[in-house]
Amino acid sequence: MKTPVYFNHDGGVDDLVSLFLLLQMEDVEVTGVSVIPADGYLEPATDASRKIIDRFGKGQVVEVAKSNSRGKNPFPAEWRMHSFFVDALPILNESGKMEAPLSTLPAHRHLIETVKRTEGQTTLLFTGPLTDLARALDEAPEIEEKISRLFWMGGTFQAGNVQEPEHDGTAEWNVFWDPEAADRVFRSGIEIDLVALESTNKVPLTPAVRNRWASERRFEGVDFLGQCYACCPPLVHMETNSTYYLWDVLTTASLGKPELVERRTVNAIVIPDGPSQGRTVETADGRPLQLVYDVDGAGFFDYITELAKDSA
Ligand code: AGV
Ligand code: CA
Repeated sequence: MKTPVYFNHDGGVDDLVSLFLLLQMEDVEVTGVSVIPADGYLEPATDASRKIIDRFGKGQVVEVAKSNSRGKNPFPAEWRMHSFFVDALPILNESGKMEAPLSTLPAHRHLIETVKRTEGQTTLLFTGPLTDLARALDEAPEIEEKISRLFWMGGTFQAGNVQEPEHDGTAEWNVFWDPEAADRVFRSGIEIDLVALESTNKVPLTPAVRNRWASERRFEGVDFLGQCYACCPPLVHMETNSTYYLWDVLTTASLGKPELVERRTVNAIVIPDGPSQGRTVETADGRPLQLVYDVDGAGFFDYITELAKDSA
């Protein structure tokens, strides 16, 4: 039997690549997709999602819902523009059509309805802020027992990646966008598999990774990976604020192939407000979560490239 997976993402390059890869996983049934306008813009991120399902979904019918959630701390517009780039890729626009159904429900309601309708428990995959999940839990707390676990890219227990005037830099962006939502989900009983910022240290976007995809671009799906990541600067000399890691893709791969990662239990809380808002802190009285602390980097890149090869 396939594992039912509901995916909520925020339209970044690695979010959209995650959708592409999730659709290729043989043991996964994607029950629904929703898009929150955090690290992307809502319209292009939604359209790109529908086009990816059409082009690479192998006939699966997957409904897409738009979120009406808005964050407390907006992402830099420069990063959000990536969603327009992916949506405009010729490979996604060749047919001139969009057929994957668009839900009339907002994302959090779509999540509630989809989880309720799905037989047994659903696995959640979130690669942006947790706002839609927090709202779903507030409106329909009964869905909690129908969720088997949450795979989430968010947080850090080392250095943060937020560089904003009124912040101390200790938070990761997906938490910072809506710290209260992360706090809400941390207070639920849902089991969490976490990919934090430092979990991705072994999977930066490098020129070598790009060259590999370029050399195998005869596979349409591998070409798609290369095209998507063409708009992100690779890690060459030193890390900067725009260096790209495969944050969300690692989260998605850790769902598809758990043996790629090592996990340990960490107890943690979220700081909901103030200058450290969005910071995740390890503390004995925090809630337990399974933190990815090591990754088979080569195995990871092999896995996603093989998935992409099989996409046509
Ligand atoms: O903090 C990582 C999250 C991931 O979900 N996002 C990007 C991934 O989708 C925010 C982010 C951090 N640094 C970035 C980001 C960068 N240089 N460009 C775009 N987004
Ligand atoms: Ca993301």
